[in-house]
Amino acid sequence: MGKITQLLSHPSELRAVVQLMYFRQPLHQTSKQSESLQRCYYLLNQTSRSFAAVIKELHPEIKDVVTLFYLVLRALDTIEDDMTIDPSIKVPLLREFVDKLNEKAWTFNGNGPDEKDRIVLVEFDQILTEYHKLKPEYQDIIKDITKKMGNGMADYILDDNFNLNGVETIADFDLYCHYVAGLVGEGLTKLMVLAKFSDNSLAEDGFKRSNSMGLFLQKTNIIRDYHEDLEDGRSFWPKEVWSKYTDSLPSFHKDTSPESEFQGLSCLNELVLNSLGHVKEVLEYLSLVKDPSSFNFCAIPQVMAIATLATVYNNPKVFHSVVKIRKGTTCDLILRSRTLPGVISIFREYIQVINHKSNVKDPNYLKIGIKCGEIEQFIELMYPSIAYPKGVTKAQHPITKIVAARAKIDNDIQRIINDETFSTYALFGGILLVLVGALTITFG
Ligand code: IN0
Repeated sequence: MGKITQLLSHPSELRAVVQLMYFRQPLHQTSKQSESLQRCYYLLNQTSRSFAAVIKELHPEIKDVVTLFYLVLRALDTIEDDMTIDPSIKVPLLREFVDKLNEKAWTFNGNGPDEKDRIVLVEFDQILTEYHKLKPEYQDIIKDITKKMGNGMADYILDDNFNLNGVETIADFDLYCHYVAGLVGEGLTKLMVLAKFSDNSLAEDGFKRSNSMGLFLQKTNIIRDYHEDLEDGRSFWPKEVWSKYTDSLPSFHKDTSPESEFQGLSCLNELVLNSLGHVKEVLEYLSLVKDPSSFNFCAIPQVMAIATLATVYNNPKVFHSVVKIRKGTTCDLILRSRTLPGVISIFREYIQVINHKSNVKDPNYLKIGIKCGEIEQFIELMYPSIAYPKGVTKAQHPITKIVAARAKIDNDIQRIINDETFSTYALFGGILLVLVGALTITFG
């Protein structure tokens, strides 16, 4: 189906696209930028247009910091990702990458010509110029995470077999995801706590919940990218899981028999179950982010992830292509994820989608049902749809205090959303009137 037809057959998504494009009120204005900072924003747009838009809406206190953090991480990732760089060069480069942050004008031109984000390293001097202008406390946080991530990535490349055989155990899977994504959560949390944009408690739990934020995103990407990663000659699905269903991971793509498809789906669903294990901590984390622009920034990737997880769940297309969510759905999710109740309702919806898609014959059918039930119960505690579950009083539960603290922020944001929705409907009403008028004139 074409994109326009898709939108016309989902009117609420059409409204979301129009509202997002024409009526969304930005939370903050942009200020004047130096030439090198403009170049950094150009690099950010080049690497991720949609996520760049979310970063650019952050509060001025942390917008440039997060942009530079993102670009430094993107540079690291571009080194790790490039299969044309020999491990004898790649490993020391990853380990010593943190030292480049002390230099004034370091650049790197050694990526393969087809490496998508090579420009970030070619123009790394622009990033360094702006990085050195940041408050020292912000620089230290970026440096600390860069050091830990570079070393963690190098540890995995050191294992010669890693890219051929993928990740061995579930513990390996968690550790790899911690290095490439959990640490991002740790860094962002430290930045937001320093800026007083999120509750101190997020930095006082050993970064457990921020780790879950990263792991939920990264595991979802890994599940979705099965086919693309295999085509690139690597895999991140843990052997401890896939070996229960096949002797060779590529068989889910190659062998199209119903038996092989069933085994593939059982494996895929077990990984979805594993990912769902992070949802409660993700929701807790989000409830503790106070600044509205930071809340948006944190919530959008998470709602995209749960929507993606529901789409890939029990979906054999994953073995042959990259399954994506519709553009209209994306706009609808972005608009609904500005308040905690909005985010919660998205999670509730997609958890139900997963539950309904379950196959009784799946070996993890029961476990998946239990996990979905657990999450729904947790959500029910945060935002009861009817009443609190038996035996638990509202006042007793710690989440009640957190949710109450957020209520004012959510009310303020909701007022802005109502204005935008009114303007969008007014536009649609106007168009309808003009159409009816034109038809009446034409056909009498
Ligand atoms: C991110 C994360 C991100 C944002 C907000 C809070 C986070 C807390 C913990 C961990 C990560 C957090 O979000 C981006 C989202 C993104 O880039 N989306 C892509 C779509 C896609 O499918 O890749 C887009 O183009 O919109 C993210 O995925 N990562 C990331 C990287 C740096 C920073 Cl500063 C924040 C990458 C990763 C590996 C999941 C951490």
